[in-house]
Amino acid sequence: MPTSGTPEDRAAAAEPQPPLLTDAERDTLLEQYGCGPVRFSGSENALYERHLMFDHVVDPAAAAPRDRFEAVARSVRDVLSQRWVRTQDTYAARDPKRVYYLSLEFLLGRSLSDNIGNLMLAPVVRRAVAAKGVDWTAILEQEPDAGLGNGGLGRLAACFIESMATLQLPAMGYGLRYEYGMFSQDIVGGWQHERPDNWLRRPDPWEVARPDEMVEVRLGCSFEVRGGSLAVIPGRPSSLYGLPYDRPVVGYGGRTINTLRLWAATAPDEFDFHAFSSGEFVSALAAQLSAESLTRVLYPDDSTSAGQGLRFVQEYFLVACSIADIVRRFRAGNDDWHTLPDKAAIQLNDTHPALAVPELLRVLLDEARLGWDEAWDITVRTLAYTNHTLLPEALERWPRQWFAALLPRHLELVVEIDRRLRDDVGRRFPGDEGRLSRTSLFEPGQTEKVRMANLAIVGSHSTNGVAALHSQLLRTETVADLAAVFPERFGNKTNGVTPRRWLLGANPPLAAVITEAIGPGWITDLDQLARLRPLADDAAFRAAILTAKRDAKQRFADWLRDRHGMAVDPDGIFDTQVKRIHEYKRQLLNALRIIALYQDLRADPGRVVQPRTFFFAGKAAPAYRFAKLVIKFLNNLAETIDADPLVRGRLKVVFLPDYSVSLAERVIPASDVSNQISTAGYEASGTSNMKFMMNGALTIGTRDGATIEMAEAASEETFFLFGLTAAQVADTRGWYNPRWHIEHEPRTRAVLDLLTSGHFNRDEAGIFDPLIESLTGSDHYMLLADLGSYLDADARLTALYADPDGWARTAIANIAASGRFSSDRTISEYATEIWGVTPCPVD
Ligand code: 26W
Repeated sequence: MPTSGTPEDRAAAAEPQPPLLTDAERDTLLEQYGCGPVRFSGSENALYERHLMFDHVVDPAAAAPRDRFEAVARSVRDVLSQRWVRTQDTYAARDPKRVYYLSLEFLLGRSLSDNIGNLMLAPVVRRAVAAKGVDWTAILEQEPDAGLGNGGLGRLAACFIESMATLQLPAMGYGLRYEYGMFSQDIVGGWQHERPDNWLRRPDPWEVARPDEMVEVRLGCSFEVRGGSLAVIPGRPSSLYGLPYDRPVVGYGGRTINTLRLWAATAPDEFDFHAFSSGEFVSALAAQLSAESLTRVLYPDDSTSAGQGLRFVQEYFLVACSIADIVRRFRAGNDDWHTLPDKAAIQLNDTHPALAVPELLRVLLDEARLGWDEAWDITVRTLAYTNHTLLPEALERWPRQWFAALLPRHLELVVEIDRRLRDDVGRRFPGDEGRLSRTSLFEPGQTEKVRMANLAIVGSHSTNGVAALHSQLLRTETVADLAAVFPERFGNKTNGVTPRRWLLGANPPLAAVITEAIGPGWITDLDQLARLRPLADDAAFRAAILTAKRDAKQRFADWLRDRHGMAVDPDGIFDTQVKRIHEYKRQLLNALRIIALYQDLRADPGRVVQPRTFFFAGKAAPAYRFAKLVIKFLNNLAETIDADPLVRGRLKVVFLPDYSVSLAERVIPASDVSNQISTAGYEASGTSNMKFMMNGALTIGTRDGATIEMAEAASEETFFLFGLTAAQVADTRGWYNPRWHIEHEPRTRAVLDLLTSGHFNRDEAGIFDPLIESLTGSDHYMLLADLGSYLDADARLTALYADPDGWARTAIANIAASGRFSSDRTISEYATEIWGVTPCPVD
């Protein structure tokens, strides 16, 4: 077993034999760029030094880390660019059916080490780095995260496009090029402060602007951005332009390189300046500025539809640019519009791009001049929709007046779609007025709204949820009336994550142990992890797994010390909850558990226990006051425990600021315990749960989302499940009273008493009253109902940790069963069951 050597040695051992791009092919590629074959030494730096010299005009010896990063990234891009062009040429020549993934969010994180890994250039880079004696980590750290998403939905989109490229599917992602991504989070006095994320301050080496493929977007009104909100000037139609920026999406093995196309908004720059008086010159440029503000910033709201006009325009802008681009590409090789559904599958990532329904219909009616029935049939057969949340406050509903002002033609079409839908529903469910109003695309009220989920379901051939329970609740509860009208449209596609980034890239020690045991086939066929199952009985393998985890924890502890000056004990349990801060995700329930454990230890100062560190990370939406108070509470909890000599060395809480993809890549491999503790029925799927599982963490959690399927795959004995089921949550809603738990459960009462005593806010009287009021009032997310069984599950978990052999067996059973949660499996299902696309290999 590979339990010795540095992590780098073991990473080298994990280096798989190229299943796709052979050594010879790679050498040829490199040779074309003056790097020569992999085996010779020295001139693999040629590209890099050329970039330093010619792009940055610096002496390579004097280059700053950022210059070095850009030079390395540009060298990598040089190596992939021919292949990228070849991929696109292959698609153009063969004209296969393509997938278009439309998403307002792509939470990409960093690209350099992922691209190097997928191009299998790691040995070359390692050699060059060693020869030059450069600080490789420092170079990697220069790359800002591309944080163009909020959380799970955006990260899923990033995993999906990587899997599509790895599976050699002719696919393309479409999104927005936000100048500012997800805000950066500072913690000041325990409170979250937001800072703008100016990730494009320095030129991004991955993007390629394509000014020749600019698209015009027409709006029914003009608008001005004033003080962050949108002032509409009705009745004066206007145009803005979408400028595409392409980013390479490298499939594992480097054979297929797909494109992620992000649109930036600009005003036309061919102003008719001659016709302008000098007075209008300035206002013409101001108009340009206001157009450009459309793609300035990502909305940092997760799970609430804020109802901002600018967001509505962003959504239409993405849809209009992308549909125009798709149609243009289709028309280049096809003159029969009826074949569009044979050439394009468009997947809508939640309802955010649901305006694609009336937009595609409009193109087919007004530009292709088809009749309604044909145009509608083509639209429905081309589009498919994925739902990512059942939270009522997250379901998008846009005011009808906004359609009227901005998109009058689209409103006409939505009205007609609705009229036909009513006819249909009326015929099939005669006299069922309730169903008619519930299925309608319009929601009556003081401001009449368009229900975007209904529009997406009616205007597409497929609606899916993201885990079995979620898809079932969607079909039988949330949109039950529409599901009865279109039962054949509803399905499930359980989420997955890419094992390249989340295991091979993020956890070299563990990847090496796995490859040593079963070879590298798992990297592109994660089901092969099942072959680890019998090795649970192999003592040497168990030891190797424990050593890999210990290595990952040490790496993380070292980073924490260097980066944040914090000391944590890698011999203790690392127990983690990292995700957006939201009431339904119940970080506060985790805090209540910690308070109970804290009280146990205080009551017994001599007790020897496994030291335990609890990690939290996550951002709260800037306007979500309760969630921000939870962050403050977690920080006060950490501080109080740190200051308490009675528990020192036994218990620690750490709130890691500024959660990001890069932080997830560090903390997940280092975790022993994964907390997935949402109120059952509320977490559509979860995806970090899968990343933890494949990295050998054990899950303590509720029967919610994909966690249910993970436990099924590994067997429930290897999971620490607790709490009410989704059905029990629904059934008890009517009469649930948290006070019952306070009165009848001593541990629950003790936790509430300590909280109420002000122990965690000695100098900040009353600040946590809203938390206490929520818990003792309605406790909508039923924290107190689950606290007792959470603590019971926790006791089982710590008992197992005391038995390293038993723990290792359970961790191995988890890793071995995680194969199903590769996004390759998810994407294969989408490809065959929804899209009807097949691989189009590049030769
Ligand atoms: C319009 C405001 C808004 C923004 C984002 C509303 C809703 C969202 C998303 C739907 C929230 C989200 O990220 N949902 C998550 O999607 C993941 C991928 O499918 C799931 O794993 C998570 O359970 C789900 O919360």
